[in-house]
Amino acid sequence: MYQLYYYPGNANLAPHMLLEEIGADYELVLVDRSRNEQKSAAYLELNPAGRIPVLVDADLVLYESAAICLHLADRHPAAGLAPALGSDERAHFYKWLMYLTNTVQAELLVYFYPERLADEAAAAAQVKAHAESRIGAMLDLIEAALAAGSGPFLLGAQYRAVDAYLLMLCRWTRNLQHPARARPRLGRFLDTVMARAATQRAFAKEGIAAPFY
Ligand SMILES: N[C@@H](CCC(=O)N[C@@H](CS)C(=O)NCC(=O)O)C(=O)O
Repeated sequence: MYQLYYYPGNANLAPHMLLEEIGADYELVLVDRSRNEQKSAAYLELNPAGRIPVLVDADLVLYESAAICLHLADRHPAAGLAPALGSDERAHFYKWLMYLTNTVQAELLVYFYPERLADEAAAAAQVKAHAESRIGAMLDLIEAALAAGSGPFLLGAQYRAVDAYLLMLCRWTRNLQHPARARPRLGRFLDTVMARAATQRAFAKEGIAAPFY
């Protein structure tokens, strides 16, 4: 049985959606961010970075949400969450997961926490504005990729781990001036992923209410 340490809507959401897709046996363990529990001594033993999520898989304790997604895809190959090893599609799968985690997600963290990068309020506001415009360009790039592909998912017809990751990050843009859903293909993509029963179960179990993205 897996344990997923989570806080509603945080970076645990993509791994959680995959656990539901797989039909895995798991339990959710709340890390109460409102009480800064992700910095508690007990949690830091699981994840010294003090970030959510963590997946516990018997003796394995794993942090970094993209790594957790890859691990779940590897552990449950029958779920088809990653393309075949060595295939061109697998290469594109890696490309998208890396782009999402180290470019889009990293910029979203700048957008949400600009005060970590600037001392003065005016400077922080400027950092936030720049991050918002950079995120917009990244979403445009993804929109163009969806337009160029056969859809409805990032890699084509089959739902993959990267799609859960993309929905999670798009959800985080819902209060931006030009959110992901405002782009036609991304909007359709989000509706398609949200229509999946596994996605709906993950959202419900985290207690996430509409608007979802
Ligand atoms: N790269 C990490 C980032 C995780 C992350 O930043 N999680 C946020 C919530 S979405 C967090 O725990 N923030 C708490 C903090 O920074 O103290 C991952 O993808 O797992």
